[in-house]
Parts: sequence; structure tokens; C-alpha cells
Amino acid sequence: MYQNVSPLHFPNGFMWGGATAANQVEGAWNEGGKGMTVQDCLPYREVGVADFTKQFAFSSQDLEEALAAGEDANYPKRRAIDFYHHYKEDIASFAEMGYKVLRVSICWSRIYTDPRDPEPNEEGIAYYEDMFRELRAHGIEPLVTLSHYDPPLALVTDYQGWYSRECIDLFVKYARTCFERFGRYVKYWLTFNEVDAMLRHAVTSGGLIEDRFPGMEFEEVIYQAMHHQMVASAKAVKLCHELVPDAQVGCMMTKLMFYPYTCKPEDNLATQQRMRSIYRYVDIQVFGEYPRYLLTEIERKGYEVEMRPEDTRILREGTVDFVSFSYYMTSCMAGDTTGLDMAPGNTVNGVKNPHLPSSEWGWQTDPTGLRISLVELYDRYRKPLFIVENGLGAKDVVSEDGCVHDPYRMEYLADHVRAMSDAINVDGVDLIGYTWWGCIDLVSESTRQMSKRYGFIYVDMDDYGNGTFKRIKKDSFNYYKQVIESNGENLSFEA
Ligand code: BGP
Repeated sequence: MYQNVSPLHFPNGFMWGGATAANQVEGAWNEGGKGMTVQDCLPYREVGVADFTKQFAFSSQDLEEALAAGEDANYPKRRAIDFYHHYKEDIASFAEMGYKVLRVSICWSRIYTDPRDPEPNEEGIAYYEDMFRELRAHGIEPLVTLSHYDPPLALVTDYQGWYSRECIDLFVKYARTCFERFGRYVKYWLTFNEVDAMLRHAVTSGGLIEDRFPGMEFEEVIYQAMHHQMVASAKAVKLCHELVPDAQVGCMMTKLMFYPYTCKPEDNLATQQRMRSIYRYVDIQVFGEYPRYLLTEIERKGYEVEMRPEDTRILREGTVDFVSFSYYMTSCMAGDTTGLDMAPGNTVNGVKNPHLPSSEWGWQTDPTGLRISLVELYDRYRKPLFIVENGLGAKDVVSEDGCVHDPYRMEYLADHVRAMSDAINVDGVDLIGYTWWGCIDLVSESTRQMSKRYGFIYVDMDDYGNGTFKRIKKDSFNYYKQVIESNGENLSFEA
């Protein structure tokens, strides 16, 4: 348990809420004029906890199979939790819990059925417009991610994913439409989810399939694709400032945390190097230029990353207003990992920390690491911080009384809230909000399971698509309501 060192206190107006992503909740993959996305092609495979990398393997052959698969094949993101048809009911539940903010993402392929279309798909626009109105009617601020791991499939089939520079203009056109059409409802925007993630999962972040780049160093391909995303993101930030002057735009990173496994200098160095590989793209989005360590790495590896002269100006003009991040776990780094236990993450590999408990999926829970992360980020960037993902994936069961009793989730929440309070009141961090990841059960990103549940609301659906989509409020539902009502000051509960 995290023991807070100062009384619990959060600023007035602190934004409590929940977070989701279109591909993990919406479903309705072929309705409303939506085009296909990469996510519609990712099959469910039963893999063990230590075997997640198999889940991420994706080849041209997998793509062909997905395109040939029938309606009833097991591609979980195609149905997700059918938020597309349930959003009114779900938003009403979020409002009942007292949410001030809901993080959602827009599916690019609902706004442009094909990213090359000259005109947007009005049905897709109407859907989001109605959702944003519904949120506003309940006094909930939308926090919107433009791209959360669901590149339009055409970027893969007709281009070379984000390796193709054309993606920049296509994305900016899409972003412009979003700002013009939704700007009056949405004042908090994020460009790319977990912007550091392309090296870990190239297809969902960058629309890149390795076998489509024969004879090329795949890492070099990723660096080029990332450069294009950086330029696209900066252009979108600038455009948002012009079109929606009262809006704020943030970047979004995976705030991984690694401790040196021992006090050996080599372990410390390995930790520092690893963290730089996480920070490098947020460094660009905050400071408006490539950090020297990244340019040195590109040069040292002999990679040719095309950067046009105008890109320097674009990056400088498109810096973000706040820094948002996901935080789930920590692990360790060692100079030499021989013989050490590794902690299975999703795509994140680290040495297992013997001092921390693990979730059923091997993620090592660490609220103190959240406080350390907040301090590190604030000292590095001096921008307001927003925790836009944090939560516990667990195997919940519906008890005989028809309820879901999840004290473990409440404990996880309480510990992280205590750590946040200390970061604000003891360490002087400017933290503006907290959105719990998967505030309603949804399809897992890494495992594509429904049985890895994060929500305060249970959704009756299993890993194979059997279920009624019925929603059941878990015990943690009323608990989070109490936390929000007391502005983070009442964390008591009886297990
Ligand atoms: C983050 C993603 C989310 C989400 C979360 C939990 O990396 O931004 O989309 O899913 O992790 O991960 P998982 O679903 O794999 O448990």
C-alpha cells in the first residue's frame, strides 16, 4: 500500500474521469460508412502471458486471411463492446459516477471512409457530434485522441503505412475536419496515442508490416515513419491552435518506468538509455526539435531518415500545451540480464522487480513509481501533466448475487490517488486530471481479450464474442463515484 505523506488534497476543478479508445469499444466495424482499419484485421489468438509477442506478429498473410474472413470470424475489435450503439446508456453511467471528463478517440475511418476521399463521411461526423453533445449535456468534458492505434487500412494496402510521406497530408486533412466540425465541443485534444510505441508494435502505430519492406532495416523504416508522424502531429497542433483558439493540445506517451536492477553503474546506464528511448519523441513534441541523442543514434546506425528543410520549422511551430501519458507498471533494467527473471508486460520487456506485486498478466503494480514518474516528467518538461490512462486489468467474476466484487481494483485506485496527491502537494507537480483506463470493460489492446477487464462497469462478452453486451455496475463503480464526489479525499472502503 502507498502511504501518503501529506493529507489528501486535489485542486478545485481537477478533471476526474475515464478513458477509452474507439477501436476497443465502438464495434460496428462496417456500419455508418466506416472504412476498415488495421484493428479490424487483428485476430484473437490464445497465447500465454509470457507469449504476447506472438499476438503482435502480423504479416501480409494475416492481412489476406482477415480480408477473406467472414462476419463471424473472431476479430474482436470488429464488435468490441458495441459502444457505437450503447453510448447514450454508457455516458449516462459515467455521468452517474460524476465524471468531469471522458477520453475517447475518433476513428479516422469513420470520418473519411477512405483517407483519400475529398469529402468527409457525414454519417461518421453525425455520430461523434451526437456523442460530444451527449457528453456536454451531462457536463462531461470530452478529451479526444485523433489517432489511437487504428490507422485506416488503405494506408497499409495502398501506401507503405506511415513510411509514406503522403500520410502527413491525409492526416492533416482529417485533423482539420475534426477541428472544424467538433471544435465547438472539444477543447482538449491529443494527436497520437503512446507516441513512442511504433518500435513495439509497428502495425497498429504505423500501419507497417515488416515483410513489405524486403531488404530494408525495419528499424530504419520505423524511424522514417516516426518522423512523418512527428511532422503530422506538429502540423495538427498548429492547426488546432488556429481553428480552435480556446483549445489545448497535448502529446501522449507511454510512461514506462525502469529502476536499475542493482546499484551497479552498468544497470544505471542501461536504465537511462532505455528511458531516453521512451522520451525521445515527446522531447520533439514539447521542445520542437529532435534531441541530439536521437540524431546521434540515427547517424551512428547509418540510417537515412529523410527530413525536409521545412520540417524544422513545422516541428518548432507545433509544440504541445500539456503532456499526457499512460502509466500502469514498472520494471527493472540491467546491463547484463543473463539469469534474471523477466517481467512479462505486453510488448514491454523488463527485468522482474522482486519487491513489487504482479497482476494476473504479470504487470508489476507500483504507485510509488507513479509519483516518481510525475516528478520526472514535470521536471523535464515543465508543462501541465494529465494522466490519461491508469488502471488494473483483472479477471472479474459475476457472483451468485449478480454483482461483481472487485476490492482489488479499489485498492489499486486508492494507492495511485494517494501517490498523485503527494506528487501535487509535496513535490509541486502541476497535474490537471486523471482518467482511469477502460472505465467500462473493453477489448484489451495487447491480448485482444475481453477477459482482461479494467472497467467499473462489467460488459457481458467473452473472448470469443459470446455474450449479450449487458452492462453491470461493479462495486468499484460506487467507489470511484465516492472518490470523485470527495475530490479525491475520501478513499476509505471496506473490502
Ligand atoms: C495502452 C493503450 C491502451 C490500453 C492499455 C492497456 O498501451 O494505449 O489502448 O489498452 O494500454 O493495455 P491492454 O489493453 O493491453 O491491457
